[in-house]
Amino acid sequence: MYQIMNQKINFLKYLRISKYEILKIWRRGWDSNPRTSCPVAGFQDQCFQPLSHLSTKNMLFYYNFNEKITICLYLFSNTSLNKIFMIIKKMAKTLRRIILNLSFLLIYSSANANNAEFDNWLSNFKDYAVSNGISKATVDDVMSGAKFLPKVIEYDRYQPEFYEDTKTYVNKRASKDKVKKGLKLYKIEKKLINEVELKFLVEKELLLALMGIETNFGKYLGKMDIISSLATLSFDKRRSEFFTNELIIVLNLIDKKIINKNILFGSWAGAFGNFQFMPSTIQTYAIDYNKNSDIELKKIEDSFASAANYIKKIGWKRNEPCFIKVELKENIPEKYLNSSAQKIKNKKQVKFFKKYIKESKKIDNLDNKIAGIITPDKDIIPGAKTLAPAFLVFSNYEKILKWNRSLRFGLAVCTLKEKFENEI
Ligand SMILES: [Ca+2]
Repeated sequence: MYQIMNQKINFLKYLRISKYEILKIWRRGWDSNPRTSCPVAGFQDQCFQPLSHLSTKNMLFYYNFNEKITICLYLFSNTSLNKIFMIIKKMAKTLRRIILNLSFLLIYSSANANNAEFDNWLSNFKDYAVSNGISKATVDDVMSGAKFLPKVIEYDRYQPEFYEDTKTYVNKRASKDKVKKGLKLYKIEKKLINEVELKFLVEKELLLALMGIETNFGKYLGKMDIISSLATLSFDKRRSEFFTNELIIVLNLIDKKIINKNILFGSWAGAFGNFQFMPSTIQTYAIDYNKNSDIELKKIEDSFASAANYIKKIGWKRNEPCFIKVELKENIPEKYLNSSAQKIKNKKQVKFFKKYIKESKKIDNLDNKIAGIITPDKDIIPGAKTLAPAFLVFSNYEKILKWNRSLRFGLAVCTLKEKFENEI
């Protein structure tokens, strides 16, 4: 690892960028916090936020190595953010390529060693699963096909470019094309979707939006073997505890014949079906809606009812607001600006915030609602304006964050929901 660090430092010297300095080798302290849907949505918030207690304003770049270590590259100077942004734009592509090559080498060289270790781990895991009450027959049957998948480790380590701004992110995910596809699905499944809406008291537009953003209406369900993915991440040390638990849950669901092992293909991190449920979510919230004794989350009936049940149980309230875009005045104290999805802090009644909001008459009808203010691009997008874009977010928005801890994911879901409301 140190060799690679030196290579990276030399690379920076080669670029003659004297103002950069490796400041921290940062041990990751957020491993227990799953980021299950990163490749689909919300990568930026979820992956970046854990470091936000550092001053991200000066952070140029960070990179995760295998072993719970992140290198953060900071900029120390009075260089303006605009200038940093320009430098990043110039450097980003090259840096990314170098990093990916280095990661590949690291993974490749350790793959053989990993295979032997993995077999050893697998044998121990089987005993552990049986000791957790899963039948030996199920454990042997399901785990006999489990493989170490280097690709999963690669995905887990990969950090995407973190400066896609909110506008770009939301526009991509709540596009006209998404609306068109969602309407087409609604037309075909109208009877079922209306029925689920009435039964669970969750707006059909919200369910369509969640499905559209999670898997583009079932188009991107993922093709990874979930058992092997979970086994790889359980074997891997970085978030072993979380994924071991998920693997035990999935074995339990198979053992009890609640889900069928033959359909377990999904995302690299083990998320499954039209709404990308993790095993623990399946266990707690999924429903066999058509009562055929099998929970089928790739099929429309069970997946829609399960998603409605999930979002309802975590507290979504029908016909309550999600977010509203606002323009902030310069006088707003910094403490009211949230840019982390972990927790929306300093919430107040909307009427309290009005002194900080331009054209606040427009939100008179929301006076007594409790809201927080988010500025998702602040601290994350180099060169971003501190106060824009800004949004008042309400209780329902926080329920979407429980589904997926990402400020932008929440905005995208509610934006798409609104678009459906204008069409249905
Ligand atoms: Ca079923």
